[in-house]
Amino acid sequence: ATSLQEAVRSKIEPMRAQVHEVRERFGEEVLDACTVNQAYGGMRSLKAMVYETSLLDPQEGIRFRGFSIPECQRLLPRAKPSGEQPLPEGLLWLLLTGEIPTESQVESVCQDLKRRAAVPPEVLRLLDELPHERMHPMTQFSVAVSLLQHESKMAEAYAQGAPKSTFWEYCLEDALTLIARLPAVAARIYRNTFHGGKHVPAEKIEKVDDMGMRLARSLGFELNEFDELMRLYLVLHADHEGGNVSAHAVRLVGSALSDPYLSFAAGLNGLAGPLHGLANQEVLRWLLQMKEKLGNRPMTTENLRELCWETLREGHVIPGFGHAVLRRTDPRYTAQREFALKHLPHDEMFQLVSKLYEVVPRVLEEQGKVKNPWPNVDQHSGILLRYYGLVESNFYTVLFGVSRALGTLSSLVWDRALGLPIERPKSVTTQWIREHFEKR
Ligand code: FCX
Repeated sequence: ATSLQEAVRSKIEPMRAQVHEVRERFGEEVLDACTVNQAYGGMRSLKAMVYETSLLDPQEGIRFRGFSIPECQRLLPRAKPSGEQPLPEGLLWLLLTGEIPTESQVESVCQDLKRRAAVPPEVLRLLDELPHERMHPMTQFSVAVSLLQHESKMAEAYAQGAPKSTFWEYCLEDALTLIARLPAVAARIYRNTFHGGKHVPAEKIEKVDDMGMRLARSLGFELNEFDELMRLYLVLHADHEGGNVSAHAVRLVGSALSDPYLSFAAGLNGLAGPLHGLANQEVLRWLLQMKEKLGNRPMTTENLRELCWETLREGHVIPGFGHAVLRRTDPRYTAQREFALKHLPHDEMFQLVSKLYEVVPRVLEEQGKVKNPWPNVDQHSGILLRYYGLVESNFYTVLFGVSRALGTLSSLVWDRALGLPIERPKSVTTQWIREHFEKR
């Protein structure tokens, strides 16, 4: 199949049959048990949902449909003629279908997204009216996605009584339109907030064939290297299994049959939290502060250690380190480090990040609280963006959000294809717990 829609369609019946069989055979098996501590502790590690598009191994990091990040970098098609990073459109195909696409399949996704990329002018006008200086870019982003909702095919189909078995088609249609429009939305917010509303002329974007480059050029960047960075960035941040705040929010809200726009806006609001997506903006601030505090002192282990302890003593976390599930260095960190080694090995901020890799894990281990002292994806992304001139760190989470659409919306399509019901776990009170266990 060369069309993404047909490729997804061809997978649905076999997958429904697989799920049916698994449920017939293992439906009553216990997947996990929940302790009282887990119920109070953010349900950490509790296996209580199924999410098909990616799986996180605590030691190895994320796999998209079974493929690790280095494998995706090797196997997914790249931009012609000389791109080195995978095209996000190829990852989208992989996430939706479970298969590595051919060049021509990726080309068809690129063309499809390109056709859908223009944002309705009334939405652009409304975005232009927002109080940009006072409103965080993530708030603007969430508003923008909600503003696009009135075009939802899924909401329309539901209102017209479409049968449940067809919801996935409308969900996919919305997902593709929304993903296609996100680069223009993100760029509108960026240029409104940081460049006085001076936008890149449409003629410069019209001919651009892929999403990464469209994002880069719409933001106002011209270097091929930055196009490549955007492609890498969009691939790396796309999905991180189902339980993280943004993915779970999309799934949860979607389970009420809210359409993909409403569901994704919910995910963005979660991504905007400082312990989740906003960490990437915090990281760059923290790194710049480190540099300032260092002043003329050299970047030695001792000096950096002292500053890390200062952060901890002030009661703050060291942003960009630690993870709720991962227990090793994040492979998304490593992929960005490789990019930096190739393109900006002498950058001062990169050198600081490299040096912190030697220092922070030891400090966190000495502190003795964290379960994972190793760096995560957010530790690295800011310095790459800054190197190419994207210095406005409170915009960074918007880029994360553009990428996160690829994974969470692909998963949402499958939620509807598999007919997953509305989510409704049971909660209990402290009083209930006490009485329940005292009775035993
Ligand atoms: N610096 C200082 N203390 C840290 C820490 C860090 N980087 N990471 C964890 N800790 C602390 C926790 O705050 C907690 O302390 P407490 O018991 O006093 O509340 C203790 O160590 C145990 O936490 P742990 O179980 O290891 O981690 P959690 O699953 O609770 O939290 C996050 C995971 C990611 C939220 C945590 O490591 C953190 O705050 N990191 C810094 C922020 C960050 O980088 N977030 C981005 C994560 C990710 F990549 C993403 O989702 O985008």
